[in-house]
Amino acid sequence: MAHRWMNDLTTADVTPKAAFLNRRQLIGGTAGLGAIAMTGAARAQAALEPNTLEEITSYNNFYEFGTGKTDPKDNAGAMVIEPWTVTVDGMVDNPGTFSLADLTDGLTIEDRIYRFRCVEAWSMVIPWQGFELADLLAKVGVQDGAQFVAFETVVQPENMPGVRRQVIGFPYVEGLRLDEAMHPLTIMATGLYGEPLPKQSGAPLRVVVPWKYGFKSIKSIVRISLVAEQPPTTWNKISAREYGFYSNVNPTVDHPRWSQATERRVGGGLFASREDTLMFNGYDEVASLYDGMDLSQDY
Ligand SMILES: Nc1nc2c(c(=O)[nH]1)N[C@H]1C(S)=C(S)[C@@H](COP(=O)(O)O)O[C@H]1N2
Ligand SMILES: [Mo]
Repeated sequence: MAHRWMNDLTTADVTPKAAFLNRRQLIGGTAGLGAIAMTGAARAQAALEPNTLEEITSYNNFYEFGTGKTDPKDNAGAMVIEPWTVTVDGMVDNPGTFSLADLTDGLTIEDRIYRFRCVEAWSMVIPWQGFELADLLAKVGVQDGAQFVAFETVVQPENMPGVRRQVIGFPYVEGLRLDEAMHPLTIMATGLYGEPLPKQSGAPLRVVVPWKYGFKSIKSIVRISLVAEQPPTTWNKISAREYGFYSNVNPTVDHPRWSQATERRVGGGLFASREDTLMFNGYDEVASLYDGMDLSQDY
């Protein structure tokens, strides 16, 4: 199956922000003329055109700050992210509580332009910076018997109105099977558009798993645990029949309350048609992780 966009871009493929913006203006300005003559390749490029920084940082889900899409932008400024420590525990050779600098020391920060698909059926294209989670796991030393990675978000009630109102249970927790966590597409993001991660985007450190629904990409992480059993995850605890542990993007398995066959690209404009959602959000290379599984059962 042909990829509609590349998902393994390297630093060399990523243009600085100013160039992004110019290119967007250029494409915007010529779209009326160019659309007719667009080749397949050109459309693939257009499909990967990143959303603007403004779009990416003003339409968010971060329930610690409220359930509205602009609540994170409005309220996340109060989150204290310096100093920041991450506790690594469970079945690891080198457990401990690390400063961000110590945790990321020696890891390679790369640019990754990824499609991002929320379970609510909206999508964006986001130019992240981050390191492969596999590199961090190698650094801390995963012990035999560990089969899952569990993550936990910071809780700062005094700075988080959604936590004070208990809009859902906190801390927000998520998890991945170890082979999913080790997949080279899975990153810990530290930046966006070449700048440190904005608070509403999950500063200073968040998971990004581009072939899964967005809620798996847990923000503002303070704990990473290597465990033997499948860990509890926030949305699965809230409604297991609506939100599975795996939550791979899958256009053939609908949410009980809406279709997952298509998606609305944020920033696409009033008249843009919905786009077809692709299996694994287009990241076909992860398919072998699920060989032999029935993804309508393990949704
Ligand atoms: N801690 C925490 N992480 C979270 C969430 C949240 O509410 N709290 N929302 C999730 C959901 S539903 C989505 S779609 C993505 C949104 O990421 P974005 O706002 O950077 O686009 O974050 C995920 N990570
Ligand atoms: Mo989401």
